[in-house]
Amino acid sequence: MTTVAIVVALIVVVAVVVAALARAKGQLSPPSSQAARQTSTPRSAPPGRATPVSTGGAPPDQRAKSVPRMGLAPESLPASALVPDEARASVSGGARVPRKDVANLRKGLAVARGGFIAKLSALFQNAKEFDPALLAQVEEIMLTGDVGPKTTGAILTRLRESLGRNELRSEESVWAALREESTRILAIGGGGIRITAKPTITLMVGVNGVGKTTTIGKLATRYGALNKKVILAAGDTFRAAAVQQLEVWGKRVGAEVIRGKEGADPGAVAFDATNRAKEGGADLLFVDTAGRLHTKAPLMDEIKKVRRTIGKAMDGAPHETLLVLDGTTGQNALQQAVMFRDALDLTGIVLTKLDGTAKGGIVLAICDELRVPVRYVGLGERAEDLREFQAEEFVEALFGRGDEDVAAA
Ligand SMILES: Nc1nc2c(ncn2[C@@H]2O[C@H](COP(=O)(O)OP(=O)(O)O)[C@@H](O)[C@H]2O)c(=O)[nH]1
Ligand SMILES: [Mg+2]
Repeated sequence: MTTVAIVVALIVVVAVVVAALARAKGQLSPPSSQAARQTSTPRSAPPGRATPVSTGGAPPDQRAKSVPRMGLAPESLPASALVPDEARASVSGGARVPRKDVANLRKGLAVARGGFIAKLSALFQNAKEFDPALLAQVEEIMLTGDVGPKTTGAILTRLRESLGRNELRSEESVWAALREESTRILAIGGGGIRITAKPTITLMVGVNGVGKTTTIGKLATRYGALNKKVILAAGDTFRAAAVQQLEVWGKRVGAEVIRGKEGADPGAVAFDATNRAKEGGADLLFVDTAGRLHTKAPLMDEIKKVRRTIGKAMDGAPHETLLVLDGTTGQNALQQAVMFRDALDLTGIVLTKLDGTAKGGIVLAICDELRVPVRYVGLGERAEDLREFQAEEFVEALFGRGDEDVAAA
């Protein structure tokens, strides 16, 4: 009897202890995962450096799912790509930016992040104090990063105001102020070609070698994949090689290429192509043109004439006139843009070769000084290396801090 009582008592005690332990574990788990998230996102993680792979506390099954969907080997994934979709949207300046897009764009901007942004990062990390002397150094780095004197001056004025209000007390607050200012400057438009007519005609202009023909090829690929009927006009009649280059893209994409004889009047080619696009029921026509020096008046007159000729063949055309600028040419690109803007009604800018510059600040200077929106950025030579420009996403990718943004979301 006594033995039975002892056994029953023991069973009761064990049951109570097990239940208490289970309860305690349940209560403890949320704070511990929160702690894991905090430790994986140190306050000072620099944007220009490799950040430790953090899962933001995501359960293993969610992590595993995100890998095959990206179609990449796990080791080649950026840290932020290992975070579940719902955590990838971060709030920045009010708009939600999909994390996957930011991660891809960030890869394309790796050189700029390793250059001008990494310099800012090192400066903030080593700063003892956030004071006017530090802001003077920020100013210097921004100037070397192609942000340009006028735009740098405007950004620095805001930063000094914030410093005066004692709002720049940490590295995080300086980044936040820089991001806010940059977003404000870049948010003057953007986004891809607006298909407002059939055919929607885009005239591509710019100096030699900036990437006009390549950008047309990339755009034709993109719209072809969307089942749009695309026609290309080989308006660069100066060089046979230029026509061939466009024909290679045309063949690859399955787009008809309208060409004239070598040395033909580019206006005549554009006129014929516009009529062909109208008759053939094309959705989009891209008109390639010869590279021209913005300083040569006859060449600028010629491109104005091409534009007028397209308008004669179709009312309201061209619907888009995009100036292509090489992002690696810095302030020179800005000068080209001023001249082209004054000669033509530009609807936007395509900023190419941003994959090859350690600067990248030129995009801020263009939007601030020209007030012409950047519509696309080129991040490589392949068809898929063209991105529609969105201010929020760009700022996140350039200045963003990867894991920290995710943790804050
Ligand atoms: N890295 C990189 N190269 C580019 C980009 N866009 C164009 N290119 C290259 O720049 C060179 C000149 O391009 P092209 O389209 O012929 O220039 P165009 O004279 O303005 O028509 C080519 O070798 C292109 O592959 C880009 O976004 N990134
Ligand atoms: Mg060309």
